[in-house]
Amino acid sequence: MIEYHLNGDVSLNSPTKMPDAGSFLWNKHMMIQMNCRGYATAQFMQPEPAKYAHGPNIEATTFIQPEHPYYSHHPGRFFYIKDEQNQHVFSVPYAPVKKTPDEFHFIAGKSKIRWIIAQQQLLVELTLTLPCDDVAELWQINLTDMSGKARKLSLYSYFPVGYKSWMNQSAYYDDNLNAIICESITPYQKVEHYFANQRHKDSTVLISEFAATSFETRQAQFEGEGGLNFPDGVYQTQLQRGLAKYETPTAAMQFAIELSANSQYQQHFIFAPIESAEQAIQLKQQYMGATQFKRAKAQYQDYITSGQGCIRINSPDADINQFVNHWLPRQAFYHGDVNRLSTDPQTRNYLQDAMGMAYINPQTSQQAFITAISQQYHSGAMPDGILLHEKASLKYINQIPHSDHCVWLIICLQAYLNETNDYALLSLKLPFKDSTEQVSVFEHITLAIEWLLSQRDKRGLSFIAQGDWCDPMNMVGYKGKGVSTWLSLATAYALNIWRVIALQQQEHELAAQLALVANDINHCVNQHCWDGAWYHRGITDDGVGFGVSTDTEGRIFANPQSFALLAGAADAQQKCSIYHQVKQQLATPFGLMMLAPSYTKMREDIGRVTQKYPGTAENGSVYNHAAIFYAFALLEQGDGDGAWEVISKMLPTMDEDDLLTRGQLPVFIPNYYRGAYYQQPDVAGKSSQLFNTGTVAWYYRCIIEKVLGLQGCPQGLLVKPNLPSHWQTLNATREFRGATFEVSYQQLKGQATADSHSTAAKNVTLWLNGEQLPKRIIDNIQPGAHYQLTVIIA
Ligand code: CEZ
Repeated sequence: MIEYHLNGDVSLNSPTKMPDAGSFLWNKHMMIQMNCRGYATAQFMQPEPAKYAHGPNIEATTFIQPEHPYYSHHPGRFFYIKDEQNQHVFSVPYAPVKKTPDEFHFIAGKSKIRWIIAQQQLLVELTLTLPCDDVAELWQINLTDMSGKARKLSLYSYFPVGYKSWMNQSAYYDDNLNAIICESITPYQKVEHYFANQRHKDSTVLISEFAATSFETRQAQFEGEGGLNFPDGVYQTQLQRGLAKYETPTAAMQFAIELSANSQYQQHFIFAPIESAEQAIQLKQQYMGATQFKRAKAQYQDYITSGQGCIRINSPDADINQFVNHWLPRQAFYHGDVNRLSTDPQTRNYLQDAMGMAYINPQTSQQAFITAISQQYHSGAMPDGILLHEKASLKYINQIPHSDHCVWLIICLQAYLNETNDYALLSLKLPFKDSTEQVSVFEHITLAIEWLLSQRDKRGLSFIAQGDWCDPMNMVGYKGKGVSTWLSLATAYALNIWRVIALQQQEHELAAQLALVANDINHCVNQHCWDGAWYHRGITDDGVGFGVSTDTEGRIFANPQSFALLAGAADAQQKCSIYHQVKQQLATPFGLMMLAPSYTKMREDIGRVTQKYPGTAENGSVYNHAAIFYAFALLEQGDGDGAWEVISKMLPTMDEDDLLTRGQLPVFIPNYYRGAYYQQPDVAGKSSQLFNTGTVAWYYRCIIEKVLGLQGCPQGLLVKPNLPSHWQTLNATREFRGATFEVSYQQLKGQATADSHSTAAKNVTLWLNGEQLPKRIIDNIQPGAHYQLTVIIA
């Protein structure tokens, strides 16, 4: 059903088996998610995310949601093809006509999305790519006759633009441009919005390479009584040349084609939002035609390649090689380079995305830390949301007070410093959001720590406010008393991280204090938050511990367990108990659930997380972001097999059942797969199809630093692998601080058994350029040098 190509492309050979499966492309100004059937969700920045093709009804403006539903009038990019000799009609890629093709390949490439479809003795090849610097979709369609006879065809573009505006919308065909231009005015009521909307790209244009034989710009007339499966427009001899005058517009153009036997027809289209017709002319000049399309495609490929990251692996796991070498860095690059296309990314997301970018483009990563730190309050608090544009405002979740942002600053900065050794950054002086006073990054962090420590109750546990990492856990502490076990542990973890960095900076006194306080927090957590066999999740405003054995729903949460391991709070016995309980209660064939059992009714002392549909998102799905924390924590414990168990389930495998259940191609990690495994086994495993997730930065970090164990440190490269035991030999190429390491691993016997959660130091011997090394650190690394590193694990 799916196939990997050598260049990393992944193809799917059915439009029906995994109907929501798709892929996405982006540039700095836009993003488009295309599913295999032709439905599309696209947005661009002006500066806030906006759409240029809408649904048929007024749409709410919201952030990208999981399990996005598709329906027949959903925005999409389609072509109808009619054989004029027998009046047979089909559409590509698949919808709206949905006739079973003879052959179907949806091919997700890193810099293009393609379909190859055989139907009615025609071979249709559709390609979508993006320009690097403009908001526009570049389409190419090739039709090749396979009947061996001359053909008379009609090709119809059908790019619906939907309900653009209740104030003003219309559409016409422009003869000079060969384009349908759908105009509108963004609806508003406040006078200030009139001025704010001035430079909006309110029109949507579909430009064709060749003049259309005819056109229709009215959606209703195009469809007629036949509907989208049998549109009247397509079954008439010619489209009606109708002008939309406030009716819902559409971009349907007809092209009469005469194909001689076995010959090929090619045409290009540009679909884009524009401010004025002049912009359409410019787009046409720049991108229309085969040569221009090819050039833009090559430039876009270069852009995507610039994000290829710092590691290539050749392991015994072909699927993992594909993902780690091609798709994982791509997804991390998307997060780190365009910030999920938002102007006010959540602070923790922004910082974790910057962490992932440390392995791809350290300069961008550094700049993100600088931007974030410059928006810290003088009190030490980090804001909810980092503003990336002077016109940006805090929206949605960023209007809700969350208590955890400071810990991410420290956790993510550590990864950046590991990778780059850019300790000079710590001396850089930066201002605050609410003060022009400039202090060093190191002092900014000290303030962040002081702030975190000030936000604790008498017991020494961290207040949760209206949420911590878990956004919708909004009612545990809204009265000002509730605390978060997870945040208390994450604080101890962050303090331990900063203790090491403080030592490095010769701040011995601070380091000693941090050690004391971290210990103290761990002690408090053990005293108040250990439920007997695992850590609970927090204590509500009313003093009720939750995530405890007596809870019938939300009995255990993954995050406190992961961070107890990371913070060093759990002793050997507690660790054993955690491993056992997590496995018993949270593990599923599709990955690790974030909590279990899922809530089925509102708990007013916990919040809206309990109102989410059981098994979705934070209410007990396999929330990959939470799962990767657990994997990271296991890797820190030296448990390569345990971690691999979690990590390897984040991707759909080649197994057909697994693919069908997940319904997603292995070209990105979704934010979740449905959980509630024991409550709702029939839908468990289904992908959210949402590719915005903090998981990928951590996944990349896990692979580089922990699984392969090629982690940067002040002296150089620390080699400390935690390979899964079934990887007996493996090669990797690691770019590190300007040098290249060709690493070959040999694992002589399987490491400790999967259940042992071994912390025993493995016996690792290193050979660099043929010479055995006395220690696990490679120092004196020369930029530009090539090293051969052999790692023997006994
Ligand atoms: O968003 C993510 C956040 O971007 O949820 C994570 C959080 O750590 C990330 O920063 C866990 O809560 O508000 C909601 O209910 C949404 O469900 C968001 O919490 C969630 C969505 O997955 C993003 O689309």
